Amino acid sequence: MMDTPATLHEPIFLGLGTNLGNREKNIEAALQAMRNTHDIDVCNVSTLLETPPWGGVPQPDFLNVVAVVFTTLSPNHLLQRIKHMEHALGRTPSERWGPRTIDIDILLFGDRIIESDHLIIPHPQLIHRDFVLTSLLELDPTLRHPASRIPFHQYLEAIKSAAADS
Ligand code: PH2
Ligand code: MG
Ligand code: MG
Repeated sequence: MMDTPATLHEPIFLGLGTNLGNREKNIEAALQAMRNTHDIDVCNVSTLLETPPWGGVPQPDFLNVVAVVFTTLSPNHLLQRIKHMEHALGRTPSERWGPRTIDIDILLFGDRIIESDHLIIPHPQLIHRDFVLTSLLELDPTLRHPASRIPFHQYLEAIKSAAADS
C-alpha cells in the first residue's frame, strides 16, 4: 500500500521496550513525548510487563508495553518521528536485538501490509514474541493478523504450547 496518511479510524499499535537505565522512566518519557506530539494521539496503554530478553543476546530483562495511538501521519512519517524520539530519549546504536534505552516499534498500522526496505508492517517478530502478543490482546482481544487473518490469540497459544513441549 502507498504511504498515505492514516485515517482517524486506523488504530496503530506501537511496542515500547527498554532494558538500560531507569526503565520505568524511559517508558514514561517515551509515552510523554508522544502525548506532547500534536499529531499523535495516545489512546490506551497496556500493563507494564517485565520480560526476559528475547532473541538470544544475553542482556538485562526488559520492561515492555504496547500503546494504541491514532495519528494523521503516514507510516513513513510516523517512523521518522519515532526515530527522532528514540534519539532524543538517549538511544544510541546497538547490535541487533541487543540492549537499548528505548525502542519504539510500529507493530500494526490499521490493517495495512507494508514491505519496504526500511519498514515492514506487521512487525516481522510480532507473532513470535509472547509479551507483545499478550499486550496487544490486552488492548484488543479480537485483533487478527491483517495478512493471514488468523486471530492473534492463536499465535500466542502456539508459542505457549511450543514452550510447554520443550
Ligand atoms: N527487544 C529486542 C530484543 N529482545 N526482548 C524483550 N523481552 N523485549 C524487547 O523489547 C526486546 C527483546 C529488540 O528490539
Ligand atoms: Mg524492537
Ligand atoms: Mg526498533
